[in-house]
Amino acid sequence: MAVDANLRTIRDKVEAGERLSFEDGLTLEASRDVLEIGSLANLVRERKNGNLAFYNVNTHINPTNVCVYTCDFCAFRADLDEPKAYVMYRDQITERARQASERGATEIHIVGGLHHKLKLDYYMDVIRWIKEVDSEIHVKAYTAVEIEFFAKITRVSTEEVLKRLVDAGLNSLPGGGAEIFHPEVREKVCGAKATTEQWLDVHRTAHRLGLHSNATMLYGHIDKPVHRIDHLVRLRELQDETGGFQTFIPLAFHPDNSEMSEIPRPSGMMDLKTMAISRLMLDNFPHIKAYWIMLGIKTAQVALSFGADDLDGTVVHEKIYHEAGADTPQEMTTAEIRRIIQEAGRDPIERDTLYREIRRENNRWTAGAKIKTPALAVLNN
Ligand code: V47
Repeated sequence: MAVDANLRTIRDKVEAGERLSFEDGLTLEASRDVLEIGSLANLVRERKNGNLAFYNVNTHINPTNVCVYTCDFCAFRADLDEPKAYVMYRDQITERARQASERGATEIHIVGGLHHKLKLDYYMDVIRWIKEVDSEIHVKAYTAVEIEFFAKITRVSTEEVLKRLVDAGLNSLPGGGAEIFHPEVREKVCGAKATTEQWLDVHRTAHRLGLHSNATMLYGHIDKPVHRIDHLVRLRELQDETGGFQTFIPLAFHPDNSEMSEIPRPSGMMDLKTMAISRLMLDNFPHIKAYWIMLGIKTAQVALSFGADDLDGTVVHEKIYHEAGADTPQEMTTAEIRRIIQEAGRDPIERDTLYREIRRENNRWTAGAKIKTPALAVLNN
């Protein structure tokens, strides 16, 4: 198959390190030449992160599945009176934190439902209970949607919520809740929760307070190319303003048990193309993550040559995707993650949440300096 001629000017721009426009994004979306798009994304990936592929040792805690919102894509949520509804209290959270700490986890990722009967104090306690077990563990907690909800139920600003959570031990924000920013899609699939402007503003505020955060995009449901490019460009604009995002994670829609269960899962080709286009459009994001839990291990491995430089972590307790039909295991060992990375021809490197290299000795871990990638080396010279 000949290289798509429409991609020639885009290749020239990528080789020259020039920013791609909205129109370029649409051209990439319209092209069927996934291999050429992947090769362009790989060029950017290697320019930014060389041959390194990052992973971390982490675990997930979903403190509650009770949620006042009814997003069409979500198979995880429950009403208060449903048999599957749950809330985790001190003993369970402490036990999870203890297990994670014993396994040498450097990060706990927290995301949950929006429970109308719990107060901000509970969400602060969750972080405190973890920090009581292990004060070193990085708590990456609560999406912008949750932060906005906490502000609403507490009748304080999102800045005040973030400050209180930081006092309790919060270290950074995960990227969830972004879904698709474009109103044509957002209003249909999750119209009730934080708006696009509110999501972006929580991250803007977090960055101003010195917190780093991630960003996601939920694709492969009713979204069209124009919605995805719009989403990426909005994130790129905020990153130009604050520089606080670390990693972008494209999330493939899993339809099972959701209100959109008739929509088929995105194909492997769409997963790779979306990964690559994300890498190309988000020229100011240091990292792109192939979240193996949702992509599947095989696609995540191939994605390391389509723009991704990070696989996320060992994960251990994942509920959101598995309730929506993910058939990946709940956990990978670090030996497995390293093997997958090496077989992809990359050099595995364990990082903490802030991309510092982790060294392990006698069952103890220490975080070294921020990992030097080619992009950082250029900046430092
Ligand atoms: O916000 C929910 C998505 C997100 C489904 O920051 C679904 O490092 C697909 O944000 N099919 C939560 N996706 C997970 C998340 C995340 C994951 C990994 C790493 C990071 C990070 C963040 O999961 C939600 C929503 O966008 N989601 N239901 C579903 N059926």
